[in-house]
Formats: sequence, C-alpha cells, structure tokens
Amino acid sequence: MNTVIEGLLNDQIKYEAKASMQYLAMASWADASGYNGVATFFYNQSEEERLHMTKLVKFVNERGGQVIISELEKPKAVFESLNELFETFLSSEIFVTEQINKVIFECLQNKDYNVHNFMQWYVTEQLEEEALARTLLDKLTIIGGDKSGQYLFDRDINTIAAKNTL
Ligand code: OFO
Repeated sequence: MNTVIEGLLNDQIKYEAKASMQYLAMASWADASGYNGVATFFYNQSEEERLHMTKLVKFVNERGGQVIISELEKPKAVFESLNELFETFLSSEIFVTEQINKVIFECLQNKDYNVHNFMQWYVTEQLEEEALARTLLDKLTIIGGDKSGQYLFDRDINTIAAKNTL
C-alpha cells in the first residue's frame, strides 16, 4: 500500500476513534443532565463511530498495511446547552468529512482505485450524518430556550434520527 495513503488511513482510524470518544462524552453529559433521549442517541453514535474505526483497521490489515492505534486527546465533556452539544456534533462530522475527502483525493492522485472504492461507503455515511446533525441543530435553533420544546426534542430525537437515516 502506498505509504501516504496508509498514513491517511491511519489518521482516519484516529479520527473515527476520536469521534467515538467525543460522542461517548456527549452521551454521558446528556445522561447526567436528564436528557435521556439525547443520551441514547449519542451512545448509539459512539458505537457507530467505533464500528467505522474497526472497519478501517480490518481493511488496512487486509491490504497488508501497518495499522497504528494512536493516543487520543481528552474529549470535550462539559456543555452549556443542547445547542452547544449539537454544534459540537456538526463540527465533528464536518471535520471527518474533510479528512475523508483528503483520502479520496490522494487515492485519485495515486490511482489506488481499491481504497477509493472502499472509501465510498464513508462518503455516503458522512453525507447522511452531516445532514442529520444539521437537521437536529435546526430544530434546536427553532426551539431556542423553550424548556417544553427541549423536553419534546429529547423525547423524540431517536424517532427523528431514525426517519432521517431511512
Ligand atoms: Fe464515522 O461517521 Fe461520522 O464521523
């Protein structure tokens, strides 16, 4: 495997792990703050990101590359509001999309169509996750500081999320 692509895939393993830990910290904050629906949502997101990471680890190994499991910085664990929580979600997804685009760019430069093909799954996944994060943040912007709106958002989030990924 081309060493630049191998390096980028290892970076991607780290970013997926970072997203998984960030969403776990967000789930825990929501759990401790009484937002049980939001907590469930982020516990699930955290699991998903972990699967994305493992999928990459297995792929790099299958291709005979050298997997590097990196150290992670501590995730952000305290949030002012649900809005801040979901802003963090959106910016994390935007960051991951940008990194995936870098991998895709490098695959095309190096004519590595195998990795390019593998990465298409991540491209589709990012499209869905960014759209979901934007939808949820838009809803919270409409709700503003209204407590009963936040209560309904927390109650309905997993239904909203399921509909958005259909
Ligand atoms: Fe890994 O799917 Fe988003 O970040």
